[in-house]
Amino acid sequence: MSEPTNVPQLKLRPPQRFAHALRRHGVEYLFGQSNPPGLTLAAEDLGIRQIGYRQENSGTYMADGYARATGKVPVVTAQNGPAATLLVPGLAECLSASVPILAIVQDVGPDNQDRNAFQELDQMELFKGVAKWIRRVTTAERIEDYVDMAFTAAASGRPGPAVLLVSMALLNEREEKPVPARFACLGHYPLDRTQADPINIATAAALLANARAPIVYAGGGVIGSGAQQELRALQELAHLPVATSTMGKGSVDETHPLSVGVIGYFMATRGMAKFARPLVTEADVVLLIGNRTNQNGTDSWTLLPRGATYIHIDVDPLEIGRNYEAVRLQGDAKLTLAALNTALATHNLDQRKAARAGLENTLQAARASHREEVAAVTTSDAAPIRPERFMAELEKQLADDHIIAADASFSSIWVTNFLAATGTRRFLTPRGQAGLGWGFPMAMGARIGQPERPVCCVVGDGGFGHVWSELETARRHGIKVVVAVMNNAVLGYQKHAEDAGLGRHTGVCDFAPVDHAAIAEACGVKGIRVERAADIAAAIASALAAPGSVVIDIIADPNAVPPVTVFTRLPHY
Ligand SMILES: Cc1ncc(C[n+]2csc(CCOP(=O)(O)OP(=O)(O)O)c2C)c(N)n1
Ligand SMILES: [Mg+2]
Repeated sequence: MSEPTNVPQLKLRPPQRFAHALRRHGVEYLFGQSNPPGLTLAAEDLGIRQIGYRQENSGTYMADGYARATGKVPVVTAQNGPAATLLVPGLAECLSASVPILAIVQDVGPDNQDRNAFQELDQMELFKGVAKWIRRVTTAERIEDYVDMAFTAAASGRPGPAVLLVSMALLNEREEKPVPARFACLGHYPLDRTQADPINIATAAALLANARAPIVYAGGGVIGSGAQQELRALQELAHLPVATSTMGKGSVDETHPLSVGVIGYFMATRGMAKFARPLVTEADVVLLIGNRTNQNGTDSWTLLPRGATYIHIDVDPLEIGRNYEAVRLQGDAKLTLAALNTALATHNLDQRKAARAGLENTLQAARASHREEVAAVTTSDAAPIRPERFMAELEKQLADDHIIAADASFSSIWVTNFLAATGTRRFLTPRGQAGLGWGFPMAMGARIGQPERPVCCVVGDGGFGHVWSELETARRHGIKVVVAVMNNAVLGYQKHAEDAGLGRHTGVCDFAPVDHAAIAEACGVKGIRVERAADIAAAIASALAAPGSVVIDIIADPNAVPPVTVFTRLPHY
């Protein structure tokens, strides 16, 4: 409960009332573009700051990054009609990636509904496939009810998007009405932690204690739940090797002797966990935590062993058993892992303890083999530049508390495989839907939420093309982010996947040259063009030290592909 901000019997007009409710839930920012103006002005009057996106897509991606970096429920606002349609991709990502977000969208009021009002659209239908909860608020007396419901919907259970449609007529009402006192603060997640059934926890503990070759596969749900400490305690206590998905990267420290790294569809030559593969494929007990067992995370459901016994912790009961029958631990990861640790501590763990040295040796050897395998690309002086060389230089200069965002496509894979999750580093990747354009705005949102932490992002030139315009937003609001653009002048993933699958590609995969440093400079943001590997380190150092955002335009090898299984078919792999 927060301090009451609604003074009993305060009399307010609807926009003010709305703004008071938002402040009560801890809202600090609206990611918006002025609409609905009455509501936005009322929010600004209460000290809620507006971050003015150039385009609605980006506004949702910024909000997404803010949510992931802070554990708070972000609010994005938009006009009805075309503006509302542009919220759809960002909400889709949040739905799949289990990120809470509240979209407050202006709506044609009941008086003008269904008569071709300006920018009228069936917004209830529009958001159906991308939101957990969609409602319309049309009367002043129900504003607190609906705002509270919206935050509850976004932040509880499996977090996700809530959409609140606000009638224009309501926001235009002049009458001041008494506002009931409310105290609930629901703008953070996870709301309502629940713990799995103790009987199933006991079963899981016995399975893990007695397993021949157990492994943990942690997903983004570990981070969403804030269960990193409990997972790290489990790793130590039961001497368990822990692998993560892309979204789960950082749930354990990758320099820990029992950490396997990130697994999935990129374990081909040069993949970070390639040499640790047998620990996954030969496991007899697999503990999945907050893991959707999706296509990329399982290499099209071929990576995880079919004969193993599965234990699955997830807040969403439908994820348990979706692809692998499992002992069901339905509940919040943090509480459930804590209970599992308590249960495991009552078991004789000698067998696990005895296995530890062997596991550590295996993983140490796997890491050494990986380092040897990638040395040619991580130290390459070639021009155009190998992305792995850039990543190796970036790794040397990252702080222990860096937040690193990546765009979809190759960027997510470069970041996942060539940067280490250590210290309190956070990795933000749009793996819900893997849409292009998220990297830079997600990084901006993360920085807004964590202004003391350094934030950088790695993006492809195709993806960055979706969101260049937000460079002006970053400058205007003083949001400092280092943007590394892998300027390979191709829609890399698209082109190489077509070549690998079909032996040829369509005519739009190659771009004309683009000067991203010049684009940055035109927006008042520092731009650095890097054509030679020898210049990478200085460019990164100067970008990190600069007071504002910086774009590093890396002229990158168009034939360099990351370690995705399917790319090994390419002649130039
Ligand atoms: C919004 C969206 N549109 C299209 C795609 C399909 N797609 C996946 S990867 C890719 C190419 C991306 O190129 P770029 O951003 O330059 O990254 P690169 O792979 O070259 O590093 C495309 C078009 C997508 N994932 N998301
Ligand atoms: Mg590209």
